[in-house]
Amino acid sequence: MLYPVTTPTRTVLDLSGLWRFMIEDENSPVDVTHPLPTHDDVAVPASFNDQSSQAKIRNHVGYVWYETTFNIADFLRTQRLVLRFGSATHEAWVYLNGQLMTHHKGGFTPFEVAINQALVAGENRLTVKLSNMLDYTSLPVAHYSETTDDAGHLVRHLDENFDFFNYAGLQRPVKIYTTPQSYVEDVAVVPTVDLTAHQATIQTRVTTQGDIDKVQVKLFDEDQQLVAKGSGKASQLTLTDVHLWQPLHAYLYTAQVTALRNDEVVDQYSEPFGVRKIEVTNGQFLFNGQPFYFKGFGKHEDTAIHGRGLNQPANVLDVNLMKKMGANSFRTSHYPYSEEMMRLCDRAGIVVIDEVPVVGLFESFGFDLNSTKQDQTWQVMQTATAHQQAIREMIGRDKNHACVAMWSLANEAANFEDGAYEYFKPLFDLARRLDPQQRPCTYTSIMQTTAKTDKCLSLVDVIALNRYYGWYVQTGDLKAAEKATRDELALYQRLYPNKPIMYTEYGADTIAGVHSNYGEPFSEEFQEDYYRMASRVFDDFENFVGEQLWNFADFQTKFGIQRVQGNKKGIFTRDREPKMVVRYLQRRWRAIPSLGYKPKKA
Ligand code: GCB
Repeated sequence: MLYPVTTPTRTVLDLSGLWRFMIEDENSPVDVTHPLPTHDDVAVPASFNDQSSQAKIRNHVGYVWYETTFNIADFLRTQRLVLRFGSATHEAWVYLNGQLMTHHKGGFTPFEVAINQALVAGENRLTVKLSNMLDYTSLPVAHYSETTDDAGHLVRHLDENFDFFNYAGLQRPVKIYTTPQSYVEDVAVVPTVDLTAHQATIQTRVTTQGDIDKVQVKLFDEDQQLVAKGSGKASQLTLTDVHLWQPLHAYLYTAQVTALRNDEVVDQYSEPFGVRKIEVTNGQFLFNGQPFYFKGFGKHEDTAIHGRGLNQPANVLDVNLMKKMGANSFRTSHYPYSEEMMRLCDRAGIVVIDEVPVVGLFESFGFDLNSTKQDQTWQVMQTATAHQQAIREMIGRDKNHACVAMWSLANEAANFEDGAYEYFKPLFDLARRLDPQQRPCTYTSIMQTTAKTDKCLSLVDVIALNRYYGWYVQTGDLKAAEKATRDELALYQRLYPNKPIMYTEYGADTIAGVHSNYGEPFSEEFQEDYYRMASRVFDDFENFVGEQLWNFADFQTKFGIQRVQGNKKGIFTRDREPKMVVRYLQRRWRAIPSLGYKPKKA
């Protein structure tokens, strides 16, 4: 799905701003043919939760309503007008002037609907009903139950089977964009690089709708100079003296696609793309032919007041902090991030592992790693349909991003239980079929899944481990943790000599400002000792291709006795002040080159 941009044939209207808002009282049904009976305001885009002064609203489980009004200039009404949500979390019903226009489930990917038929003259009323409910059929996964109160009214309960606050609402921009009645529907760009010839072929596949008899493709470099042109819905163009998109050294070309009828321009769309080669081979992750070492983070879209809402200044600051530290990458744990963040990473040269919102696919997920409860995850969870849709929508949206180097198809699923392989095999096949750039695929594995018990490792290109030795196990004992870390990596490397291995999570809760002469857990000293220990081990393993720690910043979670106003494993606080360990990591990462750190194996 294309990101909405203004071109000579298109324009974009942004519906960001103040909308009306209310939580639904399920005993008084909402009549969508009338304006919502509320005078409360909410800012869009943002989560609704932390904008409220009332716990009842912040913690509401069920339906919420948003409403705004807009006008469309007369001169635009001859155009195809498309209403587009960057996301709506987690399920949305969209009404225009009281008429149901579309429904979408899945809270982290865009959807859109053409609205010309439902527009009225003058002011138009856009109403959105949202559900923030999750269960065993949705992604993420939550335990859902219902009771009744003293008056016999339904009370909904949601227990997140994951470690982040269930922020919801219209968290990303809502826009109306125009296209001509015949238009460019989608563009896929696939670069194939010949590294020795400094040359690349750029395949573009264009789909159109309506009366289009010709498609032209022009490629421009960063100086807006035309560097190649051709025609056809499937074209193959050659770039000579090609500028590669390298980690932390981005270079973006633009593919300008023009749809014509009788040689007249009908529609035009411009898509940025990078030229780079990604391969996983012989236990290495190669970027443009050289071994790449991931240095970076698991993150969240999480900031004060905005919640999970798009916060562009925070995104820019986060990327700047990463670059300052010498980090080169992050994972979109645990859902696809905003399109704005992906475009920023394209420009900044930040390498992204793009993850679907598949989290909680482990029936008794919790912090007790010694639990011996026998789960039936793959019988209980009914998420396969949602999972396919999530993969389709993530790859459909992000397929052209230069920054995306790998897909993560799940976080910490119960891959050691019977049924895991049968569940995941078709999903990996689907992702590989859908991605025109054929990127590597992985999932991140929870500690309970070991080298010997993981049933799905044959599916992954890279082994991605979330590990908490020294924190959830061997708590505070870094000597024992070091041994456990070392033993486990040695085993993986022995059993899977041809697969690169990386850490996609490791960390320790650390309260900013807490210090300890004895390096006790929760102190800033412990956090630094913990990361020093892990780094020592990583450097000893040839197939170890990256360290993405948990987490970039402290973040909000559901309440629990292990969480004090959220998860404190950030190396930055929630408002992006550094903890002590940042200096150590900065020194380490600046000394580690992105390319060629682990030498090519013979
Ligand atoms: C994990 C999860 C992540 C949690 C983290 C923790 O394994 O993937 O969502 O926040 O551990 O801090 O416990």
